[in-house]
Amino acid sequence: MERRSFIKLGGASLASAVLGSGLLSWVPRSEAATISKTFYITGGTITMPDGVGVYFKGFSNSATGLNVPAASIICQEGDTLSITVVNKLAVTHNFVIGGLKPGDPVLASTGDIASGATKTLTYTIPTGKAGSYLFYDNKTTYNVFLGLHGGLAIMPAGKSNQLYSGSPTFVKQQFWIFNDIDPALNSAVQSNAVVPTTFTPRYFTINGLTSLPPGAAGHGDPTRDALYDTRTRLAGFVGDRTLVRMLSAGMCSHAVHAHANHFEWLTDRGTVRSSVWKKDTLYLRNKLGKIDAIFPFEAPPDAYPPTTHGHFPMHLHDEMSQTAGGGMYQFGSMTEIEFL
Ligand SMILES: [Cu+2]
Repeated sequence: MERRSFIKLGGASLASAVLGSGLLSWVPRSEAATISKTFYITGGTITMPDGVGVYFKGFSNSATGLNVPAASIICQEGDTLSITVVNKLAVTHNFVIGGLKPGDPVLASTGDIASGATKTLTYTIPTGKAGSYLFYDNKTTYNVFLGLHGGLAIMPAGKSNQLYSGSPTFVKQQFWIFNDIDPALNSAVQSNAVVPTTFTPRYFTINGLTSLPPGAAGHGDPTRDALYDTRTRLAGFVGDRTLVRMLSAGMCSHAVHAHANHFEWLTDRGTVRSSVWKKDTLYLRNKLGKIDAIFPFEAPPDAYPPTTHGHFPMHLHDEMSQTAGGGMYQFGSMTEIEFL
C-alpha cells in the first residue's frame, strides 16, 4: 500500500483523560534547581475507542482529574526533585522512580501512602544518571499498567541536545509511553474483586491514546487521536532530529516500526549500545522495557519521486497492538510522522 493512503486508513482512539503538554522543552542551566510537582492519585473511567468505559488510576494534575499517563517531568543531573503525592483513593499506593538499568534498585520512593495521606519524595540526582525513566507505583505488580505511570527525562548537566554526555545530538525530544490494557483486570481492581492471574489485553495505547481511522468518532481530534496528539506524533523539517524516549508500562513486548527513516538506536533498557545501529524496527521489551532512539528526519531515502515532505506512519509490527476491543483494526498503538 502506498504510504499516504496507509496513514489515512490508520488511526484512532480513546480517552477523555486530560493530556499533558507537548514536546519536552528544555534549556540547560549552569546551576542546579529544585523541580517541584504535585500528583494526585485518582481513579476514573476512560472511554476506549470501541466505546467501552474502562477504569484506570493515574498520577493526576488535580484531585478531580485523571491523567494517564502522568504529565512528564524533565530535569538535569544535580537537580533536586521534590514530588508530593496525594492519595485520593481508598487503598494504599506509592510512587517510585525506576532505576536506569534492569536490576537497579529504584532511584527513589515515597514508601507507602495510605488512603487520604500525602507524602513528599525529595531526591537529588547524582551525576551519571542522565537518561529516561518511568516513574510508577510498585505497590502491586499491576498498578503500573492500571495507569499509575509517567516519564522522567534526566538531562546530562549543562547539555541541551544530548541523551548522555557525548551522545549523538538531537533538536527535539519527546516520550512514547506504551501501555497494554486488560479491562477485566482493571474492572476487578475497581470492584475490589480478586485480580485475575491471566492477562488478555484488548487495548494498546501510546501516551494514553490510540489512533482513530477516518470515520471513527474523534478522528483528527488531538486530545483523542494519537495520530494528531502533539505529544506523540513526530513532526519536523529535514534536520529536526528528534529523540524519542520509549518506555513500556505494559505486559506486552512490542516491535516499534518507523516508516520514512530508520531510527538511530542509542540505548536498550538503560544501557548505552556500543555502536549506534540504524534500524527501522526496534524491540521494546515488556515490563518496564525502554529504548532511546533518534528519528533523524533525513529526506526519506527510498521515496519515489524524491521528496522532503509527506506523511508516514509509526506503528507496531505486532498485529494485536494495532487493534482494539479484540479486533477493531487500526484502533491501536500508532502515530504519525510528518515531514513538514
Ligand atoms: Cu511498518
